[in-house]
Amino acid sequence: MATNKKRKLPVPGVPSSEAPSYEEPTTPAGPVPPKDDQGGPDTLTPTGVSTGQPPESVGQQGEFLTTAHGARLSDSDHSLRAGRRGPTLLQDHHLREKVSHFDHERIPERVVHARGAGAHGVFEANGAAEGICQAGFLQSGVETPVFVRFSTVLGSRGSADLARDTRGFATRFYTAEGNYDLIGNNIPVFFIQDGIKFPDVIHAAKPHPDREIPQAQSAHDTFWDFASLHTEAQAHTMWNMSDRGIPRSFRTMEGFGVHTWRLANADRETCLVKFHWKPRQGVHSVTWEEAQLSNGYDPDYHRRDLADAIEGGAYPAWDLGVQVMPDTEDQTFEGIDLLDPTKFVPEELAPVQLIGTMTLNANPTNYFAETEQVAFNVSNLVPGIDVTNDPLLQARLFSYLDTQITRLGGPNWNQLPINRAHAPINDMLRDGFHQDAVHGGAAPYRPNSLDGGCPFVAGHDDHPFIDLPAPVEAAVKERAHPASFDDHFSQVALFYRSLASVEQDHVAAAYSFELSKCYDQTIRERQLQALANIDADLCKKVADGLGLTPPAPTVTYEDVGTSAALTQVGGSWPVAGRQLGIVIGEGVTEAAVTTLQKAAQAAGVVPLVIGPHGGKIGKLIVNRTYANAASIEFDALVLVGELPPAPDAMVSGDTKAGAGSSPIASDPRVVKLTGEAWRHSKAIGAIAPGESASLTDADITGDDEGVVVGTAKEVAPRMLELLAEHRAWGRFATSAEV
Ligand code: HDE
Repeated sequence: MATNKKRKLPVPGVPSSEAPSYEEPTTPAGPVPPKDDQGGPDTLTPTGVSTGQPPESVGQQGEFLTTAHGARLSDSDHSLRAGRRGPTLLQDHHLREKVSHFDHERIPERVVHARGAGAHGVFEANGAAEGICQAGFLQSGVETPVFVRFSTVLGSRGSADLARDTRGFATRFYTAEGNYDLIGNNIPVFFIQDGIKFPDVIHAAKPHPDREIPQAQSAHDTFWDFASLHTEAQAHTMWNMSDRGIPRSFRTMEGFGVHTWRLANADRETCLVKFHWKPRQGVHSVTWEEAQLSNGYDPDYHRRDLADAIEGGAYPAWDLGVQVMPDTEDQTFEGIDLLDPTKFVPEELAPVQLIGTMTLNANPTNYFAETEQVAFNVSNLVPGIDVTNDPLLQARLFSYLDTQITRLGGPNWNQLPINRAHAPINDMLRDGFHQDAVHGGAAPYRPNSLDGGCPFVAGHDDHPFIDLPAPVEAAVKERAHPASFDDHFSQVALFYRSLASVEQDHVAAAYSFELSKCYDQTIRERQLQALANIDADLCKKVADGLGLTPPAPTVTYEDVGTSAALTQVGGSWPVAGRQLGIVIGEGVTEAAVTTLQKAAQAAGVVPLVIGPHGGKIGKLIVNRTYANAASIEFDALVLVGELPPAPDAMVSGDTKAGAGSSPIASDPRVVKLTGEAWRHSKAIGAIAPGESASLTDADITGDDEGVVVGTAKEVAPRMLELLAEHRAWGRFATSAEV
């Protein structure tokens, strides 16, 4: 019998559903079940029929170690050798099977969006789209299982999460009418207008081909060489340089379908829409310094955050919305060409109407089987949702199916458990590598009579997918774009001018940073010219940072105003799933910490106690130590009582802490932690009868914005209020009023 006992989770992140025994277990027992937060793909046959098995039954079975064909093994630690000191025998089938399979454990990573994290969830439609779209999953009250994969674009699979980059936001709806994949980004505009340029922009943004550096970054010559020459990339690039390029969490990102899609209702009346995901958690970002710190201290920052939030029960949720535009022949709305994916429709011109809500409520059980093998496909459409002639979208319709054949080793990737549809499959695709289905019948062709004519084509009342009829203008076959695609700047200026002053400063700092990392002066100057065409103030700030003279604009265009929906500053948001650091010392008053912990937990916030050493202090379990805590882990910080240097602190020379020359009463690492929380405009609390020495050591006073000093009962509720505002915005040093 297993000696393990059910584990009680202190904070999210423990590796197994059962606590390990100290000695290696020797009594045979079956596999441990998945953790409570973990789910898996529904157990369906390759042709979409439920097997009725629980999800955990898809993995390993039985108590004993076996070969891949089921023979039990008595030894897996020693190879079969001709004598204890002799050579290994070719006969050792177990060695060969074990090592050979290991040799082939990796598949090619995605050519873009290689780094990602996934989760299972459910989408519930509210019925608001019933009048415009016949898709079954959008009818009132219908619940549809989903799998979502968030990603960065540029980095390799092992790269750090907080690269300044676009985030992918790909959602698969397992609908009763087949899989529908909405594969979007956290930015509503794209780099390029035509899919034929995709290899160019990606080659420019990926590491240089000679040294293969820099990894997961756009701050290098080839990227800015391309973006400054191909100025249609300026729109997307501007969003990247804004705080949107460094989200606080996948949970705090908007999602956009980017292209315009065509919807049809049951009467075949059509409209054009843009899809939006609105996070109920609000839209939040980190600062650039936090991003860089996180990439060192916790490169898995976003991946961990998503998994921990789900494990902790703080299920992230997004409302799905549509901007609805008439399906006119010119496919233009308020002067915006809806087929140009470098343009978006400001919400003031077409409000986002909410049509349902998605909640992510289970982590994958196995990263490779689910998150790595999920294969999204833009062509996965359902009745009522069709494409438009956006030339970027048209190329994607080819690319996604094509790439999976290499990435997943053949044409049957749709049969992998995470890719199986929840609708019956009766295609006439046959054979191929890794064929999982045992197809019956003699006639995989149409028309046939040998298989009784099956499969039949669906009639109008049988919910077939409809290629919606659309007029095609009399035109010349040519490689060219419409004149409306020539405006590369007006909406970029709109975006920049819609940001709060503090956000504009971040944009200017981001451009200065990125361009200063280029070696080639010509490239800097060329990009400055693009900025001059967008906004003179922005151009001047960046030019100052680079020590260059701002050029005059070379283009004129109509000012298209601003959009209030674009700033992240302001508002108050749910705090569940955020992390509160509680810093304690040896002589801590336990009751104060308990008060803070209880208040945090009641709000779904994870309280993490940071102590001078691991283990326990009194009855309090220490989750982090002064030595291993990093400020980026905590959305807010409370210092409890006096925090003198721990025995392992090197007060004068602690390189991690970087303590100054003036004598301080507190542990230098705590001072550094607090100072960083201050620099990043996070809420800081101090439980102290009077002045807190640790605050003083970090040059902070109780009167400063976003700082609360008092008893635990006073500090706890204020911390939660401040956390809901995300930042003490006024603490950012800005070039103008926020
Ligand atoms: Fe993708 N893109 N893309 N893309 N894309 C891929 O497909 C491609 C584009 C997006 O989590 C690849 O399965 C081309 C726009 C996401 O698995 C590949 C073009 C948008 C993901 C591919 C585009 C996206 C991908 C790589 C220009 C936002 C990750 C692996 C025509 C609307 C999906 C794969 C996941 C992945 C090609 C443009 C979003 C190579 C050729 C625009 C979120 O097929």
